[in-house]
Amino acid sequence: MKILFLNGPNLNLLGQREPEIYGSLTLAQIEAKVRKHAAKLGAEVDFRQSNSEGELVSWIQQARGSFDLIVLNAAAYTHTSIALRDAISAVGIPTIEIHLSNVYRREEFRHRSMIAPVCKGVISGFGANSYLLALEAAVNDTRK
Ligand code: CA2
Repeated sequence: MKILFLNGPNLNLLGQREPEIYGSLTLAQIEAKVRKHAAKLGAEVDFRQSNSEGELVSWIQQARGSFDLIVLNAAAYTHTSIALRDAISAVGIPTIEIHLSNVYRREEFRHRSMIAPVCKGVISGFGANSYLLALEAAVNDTRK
């Protein structure tokens, strides 16, 4: 099984600021955890980050035929991006929305997700473990 992990804007700053909200791990350290766990589960992983909405859209489009599932932390684009939502709908690849923080404990504007209605499910609030939980969900869901 091939899983594409996509990370949106500012997640390249993880580990440097706001550790009380996002934890102290860098994105590279989260990626290492994901890769280790994926190896145990027999899953193949690609892990990317972009600050550009267009690049994320292009990666989702290009995933068709190459990946079985997308795990997407769209960061702030979660709350704004009709383009990401349309891309997820268009490619038809099951997508899991994830967040490090529990967005429902935070500002009102983070309570709305543009992409959740076209996603298989949402995992929010478990820090770096949100990534590992999504991996578990991805593998278990497709084994059914
Ligand atoms: O909790 C999450 O994973 C979020 O997707 C993170 C986004 C935020 O806009 C979403 O509402 C929830 C923000 C990512 C910014 O990452 C930073 C990392 C370190 C320092 C500052 C920002």
